[in-house]
Amino acid sequence: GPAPESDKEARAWIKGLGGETKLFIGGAWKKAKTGESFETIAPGSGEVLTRIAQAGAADVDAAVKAAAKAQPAWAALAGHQRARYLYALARLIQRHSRLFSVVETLDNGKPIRETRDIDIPLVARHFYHHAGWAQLMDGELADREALGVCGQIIPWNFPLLMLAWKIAPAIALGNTVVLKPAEYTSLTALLFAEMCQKAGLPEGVVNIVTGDGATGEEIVKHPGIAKIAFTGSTEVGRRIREATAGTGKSLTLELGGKSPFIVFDDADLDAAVEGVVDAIWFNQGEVCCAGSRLLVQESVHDRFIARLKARMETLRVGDPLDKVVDIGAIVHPVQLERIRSLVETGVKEGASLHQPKAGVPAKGCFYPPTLLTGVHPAATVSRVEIFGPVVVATTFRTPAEAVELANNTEYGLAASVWSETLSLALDIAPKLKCGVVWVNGTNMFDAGVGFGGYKESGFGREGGREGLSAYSRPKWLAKAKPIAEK
Ligand code: TXE
Repeated sequence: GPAPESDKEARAWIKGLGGETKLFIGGAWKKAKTGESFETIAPGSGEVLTRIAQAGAADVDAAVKAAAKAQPAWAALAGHQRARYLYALARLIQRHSRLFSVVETLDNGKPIRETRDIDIPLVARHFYHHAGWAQLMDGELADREALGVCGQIIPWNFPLLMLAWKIAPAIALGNTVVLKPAEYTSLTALLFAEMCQKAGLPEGVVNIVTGDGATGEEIVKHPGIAKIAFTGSTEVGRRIREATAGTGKSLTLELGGKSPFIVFDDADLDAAVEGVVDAIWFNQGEVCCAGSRLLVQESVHDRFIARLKARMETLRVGDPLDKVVDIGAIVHPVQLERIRSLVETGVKEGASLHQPKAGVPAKGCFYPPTLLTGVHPAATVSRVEIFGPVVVATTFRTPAEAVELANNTEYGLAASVWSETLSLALDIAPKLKCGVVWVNGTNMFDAGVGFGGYKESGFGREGGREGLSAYSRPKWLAKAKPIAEK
């Protein structure tokens, strides 16, 4: 196959960070006042890439103050002026897409093919799309106002893409932000901050503070913040909901999922097998809307599972920088252990385990594509989000039973329905309690539509017109009648 992607430029950039990263506050690079930092690793090899600054309360306070200082002037710009900055950011990301891709792949472990063809293009698209909304604030959306300073906390599975989902709509509509990347994957957020400087973005509009959950808590409780946007685990989401109750802060949460992937007996089975590959082995299954519960109609179950097992043998697991790799590294040893222990529980509770013969590289954080069959709907692995390359399969007999099983979860982010009978798919889709239903497809995203969930998957939508409500509020400006008319 082709040689692994060169990481020379990315490594030079990482080296240029000087062994320990800084915080991006008020348009300048600052050392964390805590003096503390932690290692970030490349999960594909286990090597330490650099140390990440741990921001504390004083750092978060400085970032919020910088954002608050910048916000009135930023909101007062004409929408088309703000749009220019978003267009500039989109173009800079495209121009540096190779650097962004390799840094992301090193830091997160996802295959370079996916980073380059999916993550980074979606990031650019998100900035282009939201530049359009910024311009509409000059007229069409003139009755909406920005919220103020937004605190944004993001996960490690799509580091730069989650940053784009948070920052693009916020700044388009006149907010300023304090964003914290996840502790495992802070690097592309810092590279993005460099692009903000290159784009000449007014200082303080975007502030990046790195750190762990403790830094996140400082953001959540800071009184200068008008809105918290969080993507991450359901448990932390719950805690943030409690912490913001009664503070007047707005909140949107995008949390976990256990999305059903439903295969009817009349589905194009080969296409559906490819669908499963995309649903659960894209991004190592570290996807909030991953199709992690496979529901197959009884009459085709054995045939379908046999084809799926054959396809699993051809999946290539290994060096994320290798262009032919399908499944890269799990983000961190902690996450790898979580996956291992959940699969063990699944087997203990009666599931049959299937993994391809090829195995995985001995060095680095790898986990093979995994299929658990004969899984009871009440089993732990049927209920808990594994967030790894593990799909659990079960059967159903009737469409009604499929709907019941699909909805038998505390989550409600996405669902995928496979059938060649359109009337059946269209009958099922509205009955599924989740934010998006894909028909004969999966994992499709677009900046033009709102993404988000039901129930414990959170609330609020990101993208599309719905996403506007997350970062602006309507204002009714009522004028009294002139006295002369009375
Ligand atoms: O998530 P956390 P973790 C799920 C997935 C995964 C599990 C654990 O099932 O296995 O969560 O992952 C910040 N106040 N998802 O532990 O802790 C943290 O620093 C404020 C699903 O990595 O939720 C990071 O920036 N912030 C998911 C972010 O929250 C806090 C994506 C997410 O980390 C905080 C990620 C606190 N008290 C994990 N504690 C999805 N749905 O996409 C942590 N953070």
